[in-house]
Amino acid sequence: MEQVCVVGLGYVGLPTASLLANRGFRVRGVDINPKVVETINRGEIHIHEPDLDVMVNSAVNSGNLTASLEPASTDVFILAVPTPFKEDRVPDISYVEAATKAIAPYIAPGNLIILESTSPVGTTEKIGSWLWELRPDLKDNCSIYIAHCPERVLPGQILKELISNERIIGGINPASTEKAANFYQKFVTGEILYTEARTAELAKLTENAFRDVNIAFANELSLICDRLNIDVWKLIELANRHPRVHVLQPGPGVGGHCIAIDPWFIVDSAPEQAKLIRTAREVNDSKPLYVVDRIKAAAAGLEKPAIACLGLSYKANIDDLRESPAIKIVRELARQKLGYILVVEPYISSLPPSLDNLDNVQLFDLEVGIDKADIVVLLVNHRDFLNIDRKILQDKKVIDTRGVWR
Ligand code: SAJ
Repeated sequence: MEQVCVVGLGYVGLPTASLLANRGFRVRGVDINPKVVETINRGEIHIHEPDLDVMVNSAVNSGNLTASLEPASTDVFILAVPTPFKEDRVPDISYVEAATKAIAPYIAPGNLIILESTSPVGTTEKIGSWLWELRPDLKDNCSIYIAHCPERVLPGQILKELISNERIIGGINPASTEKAANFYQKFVTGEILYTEARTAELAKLTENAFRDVNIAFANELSLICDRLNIDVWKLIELANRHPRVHVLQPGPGVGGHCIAIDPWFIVDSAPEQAKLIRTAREVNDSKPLYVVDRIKAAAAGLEKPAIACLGLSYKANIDDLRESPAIKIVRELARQKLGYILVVEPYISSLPPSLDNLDNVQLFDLEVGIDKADIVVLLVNHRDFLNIDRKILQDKKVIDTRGVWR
């Protein structure tokens, strides 16, 4: 039975570890957070993702998945740690470096090390340099394999996409690519696409930058349409009836830990060339403040209006709040003391720390939130919000940033 050590038990690492364990691999999941380790060892989960609870529970009960603060000797190491950016939007690969250093003492000749974290070009090769510095014995006989296999799973559909997505695999040399491809072939039904490490890194960044640029196009259209008094949703619906046009949907901005961040890794690597990619980021980043201005206009003339903000997560039907434009909007409304803010978010039970200590922001149930509100702002198109009785909105000012109540 092949043994795997997955470092980082978040949105990618935990689903991967539990999937592998359920497929018969012996998996050690590693996380630096003791609470995460304890939760998983109880067969429970610390994040919300459809079906993940069942997967983790059965993986732990089978004895194939154990979580720990420390790595162990195994055949395969998968690094699935965060790769955020720093204040100045420079990529921060310190978690990859720390994870590499943590596994270094446990690596043996013949082992395969896979970087799944979305990373700037050159990171996979850096893993090699860090390891060889710590373990010159491994360099001498060229006996370890290192490859990048970027995760591509869509939050909300992770368990399905982990298996069905095609996977790009780029090793630091052809032997590493081959070894990693053989590993993924054991549990992935999607095609395995061979390349080398740097191309694999840029391919992943390209996928997210492509989506960002296309969302920016839709967001820019929404500003143009507001100016020209045209319904942007109808406009896009019509344009998309062309056989080669597929405009995405405008919204309150772009959130999540991927699309709002990864394009900056390309900008950082090639600032002179990445003009469109940078502009797209700026367009999407400016959208939350534009929404705040629209709310301000709706609030003009109202004395201390109650503003219901529906949805806090970065997109529909998940609890993930990272980089959420909805949070930026609520924070800004609170900062400008625009009124009393009633947050409605069915996927959380208490406000996140970034909103917790604001005296004019409180969490409410959907019905109560809307009932008390003068202005209702739909920020996330959660299922729970789609089919509400429109009559309850009748006397309210409504700002629907997702175009779902048209
Ligand atoms: N959004 C819009 N309009 C749209 C589509 C999305 O405003 O038409 C917004 C969403 O509301 C959200 C943000 O964009 O705030 C990003 O959402 P998303 O569903 O486009 O993507 P993510 O961030 O959840 O996941 C992406 C995926 N990448 C691509 O589709 C190219 C996923 O496959 C990646 O694995 C993931 O990033 C990642 O981890 O990198």
